[in-house]
Amino acid sequence: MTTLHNPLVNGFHPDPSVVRVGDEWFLATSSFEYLPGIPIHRSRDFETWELIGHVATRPGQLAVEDVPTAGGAWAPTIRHRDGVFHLVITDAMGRGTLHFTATDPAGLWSDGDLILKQDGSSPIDGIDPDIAWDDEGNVYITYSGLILSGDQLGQHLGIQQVKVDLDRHIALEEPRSLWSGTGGQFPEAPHLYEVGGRWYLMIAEGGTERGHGISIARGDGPEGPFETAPHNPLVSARSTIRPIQNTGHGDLVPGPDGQWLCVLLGVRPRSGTRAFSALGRETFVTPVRWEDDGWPAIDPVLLNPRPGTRTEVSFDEPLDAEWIAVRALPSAVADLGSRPGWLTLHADGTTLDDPRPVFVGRRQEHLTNSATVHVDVSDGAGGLAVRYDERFHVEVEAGAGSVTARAVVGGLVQEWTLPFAGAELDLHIDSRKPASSAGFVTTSDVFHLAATIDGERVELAEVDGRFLASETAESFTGRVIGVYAVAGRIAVHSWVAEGDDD
Ligand code: 6LW
Repeated sequence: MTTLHNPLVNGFHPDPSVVRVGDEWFLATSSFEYLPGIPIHRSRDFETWELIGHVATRPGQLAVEDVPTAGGAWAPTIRHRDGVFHLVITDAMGRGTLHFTATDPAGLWSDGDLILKQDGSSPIDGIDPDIAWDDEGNVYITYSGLILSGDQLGQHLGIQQVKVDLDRHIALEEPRSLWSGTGGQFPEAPHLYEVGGRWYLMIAEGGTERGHGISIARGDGPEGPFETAPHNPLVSARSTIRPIQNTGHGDLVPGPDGQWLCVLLGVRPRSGTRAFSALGRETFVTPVRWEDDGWPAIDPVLLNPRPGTRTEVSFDEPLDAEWIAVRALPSAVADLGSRPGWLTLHADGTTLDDPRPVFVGRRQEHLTNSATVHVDVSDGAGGLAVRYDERFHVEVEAGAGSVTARAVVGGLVQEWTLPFAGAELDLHIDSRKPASSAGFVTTSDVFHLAATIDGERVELAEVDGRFLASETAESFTGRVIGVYAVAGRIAVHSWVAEGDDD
């Protein structure tokens, strides 16, 4: 019997799509303004998942260099046909809707081809593209008709669909509107499935926040017409006390031992009213049953976290695939060659307040977490940060004669500074559970910002964690813990991060 861990993939991995090939499963998720982009995880039992690579590993595959916060790689669909992996996605406010292919899902993937409108004038509109083939080999792109540019910016045309020529990457017709849910806002995340001779159109509706849910309809062909299921939404946490909220944006797949499964996004909010989701939207999984009436039923998502983890990195070998940077590849902001055994970051005049900081990090994967780095700031200034985006971050920074804890929340900045004339020290940022009074807690967590100088740990500041959460920062991403440089260059000798979800 398969153990379904939830989260299935910890840390911000929203908008999951999954495909089964033989006895392996491949999962793709959104990555927004971070690079490398569009992570691909693989499992052979649906329990253990390994990050095997990314779709976007080269400049030009996405155009995230200048996308606004939360723009970029939104909502992939991954499928497999005749030995080729296909992935369609919207590079939102970047290149547009793209089609990538690979024979090895670990990469390399293709450069990405825009899917053009029938007149070839521009990419098809919308987000959340799905790709499906019918028995005659027609290729359907079904998508959410949110307009992201031009004079119709922000309009939503509901669920749309076009047949495309996948060799020429061009639509063969004008878009047609399909069933668009039961009236919830933002019908999106469409996926088409042919099961038992029927075509099912599954979507998300209600918006990716607390009203999120999954609905389904079915018809005799991929173009519909579609009849709505009698029991929509199939799954939603809205108005419940469930520990996993915002559940929606799902994809169905035959799991091990014939059990169908639904991967979907969700959040793990904390505080007295469970208001703040520090890690952003993560990937979860839940069983699916096909009922006698031919409709699927999806179980509520049950929390089942894995044990905590500890990650130790010494920089004497290439960075693993978990390292990401903002609107740039990690290799563009950090190198292992300048000083063997150290990761060196070269400041370029930017700070964490800028859209392309000299920052490289890893997703925060646990609700309770500690991170420590050993740095040499003798040639510059920089430190350790938890970043939500350029407007919401906390950090411990050293160099230029001081060590400073800093909280940046919207336009508000607070600093706590001590003199430090040394070269090397340890920097710490811990996310700890808040103290409770009479059993009631009022926030998600508390950051403890500290430094260890000559063997003595000095607590610099405590900062309420609520401000770095999905609901407050309103970024589609999640917390990323990383190192950064703001002057000269800094070198990082070690990284230790550990945490759990108790
Ligand atoms: C994704 C869409 C959504 O494309 O947000 O709110 C976008 N729902 O399904 C980014 O996650």
